[in-house]
Amino acid sequence: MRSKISIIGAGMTGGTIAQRLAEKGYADIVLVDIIEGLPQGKALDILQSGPVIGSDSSIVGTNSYKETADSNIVIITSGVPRKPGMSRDDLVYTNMEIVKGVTENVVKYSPNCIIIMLTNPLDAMCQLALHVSKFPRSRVVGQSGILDTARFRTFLAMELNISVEDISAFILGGHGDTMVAIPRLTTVAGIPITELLPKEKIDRIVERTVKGGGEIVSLLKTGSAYYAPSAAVVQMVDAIVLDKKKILPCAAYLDGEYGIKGVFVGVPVKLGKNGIEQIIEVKLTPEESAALKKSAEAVRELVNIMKLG
Ligand code: 2OP
Repeated sequence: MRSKISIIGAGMTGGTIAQRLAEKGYADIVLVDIIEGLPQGKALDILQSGPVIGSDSSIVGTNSYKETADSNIVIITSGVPRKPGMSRDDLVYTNMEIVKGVTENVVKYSPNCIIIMLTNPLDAMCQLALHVSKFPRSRVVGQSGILDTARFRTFLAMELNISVEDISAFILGGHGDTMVAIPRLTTVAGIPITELLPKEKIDRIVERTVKGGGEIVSLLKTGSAYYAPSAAVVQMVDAIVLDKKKILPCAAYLDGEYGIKGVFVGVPVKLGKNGIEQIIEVKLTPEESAALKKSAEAVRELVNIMKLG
């Protein structure tokens, strides 16, 4: 039996996730949006690609949550993207209202689902979804680390003129300016990049990675990235649907791990059919640990703004 996956928000990100998942063929998909006609039109268009790509996935577009009932996974993309010059944090007031209402509906119809959050500011929105859903922390996970590490891997591969596949990158922390790249644990076919590139070059690549989302926002002028974010989500969905128990960098609620308590930040986790099955704790240097804690405090400040009580 195919899994059931609902995607809330049929904008560029939601639509592209729907397309990528339909191409996988292992799930039936429900695409929800408040704009009448938008999810219906995109769903029908994707459905009609089925005979060509060989996918029997059903895909339904709707303005109601009823059709999402009993989803195994719900992916939340709803909310506004930033405009050039804005930080992700600037979106908190607008998107918290949207994500709150969305989560209530998700829980009402799919009380046993796993929520994958994409809306920014990512870590704060994860915390809001956890609070509203009252789900165990294993069933609320944020997409951010895969995207950030993918950007890092892309830039490193460009610099070294090697395959992106050979690079295993390591980025921790919140999905924002305080994210923490760990070059010491970033490797090319097992070789730390610190042995392959001078520090100044690595620093420049880290800087571009940290500002990677903003670079795309500035280029697009309206909207933010969606190709790489949707690819990242699909890797998470693969891990859950196929119970791969894959180690991926994701936003997870920490309860003392890494010396951080009560807040979402990006860390390596084991993703499988139960959602987050383990938080992987990596031994960090005192400097790396301090940078991660600083990033967690930046997320906490934003969470405090939401007054979740
Ligand atoms: C990004 O970094 C949209 O947050 C997303 O591009």
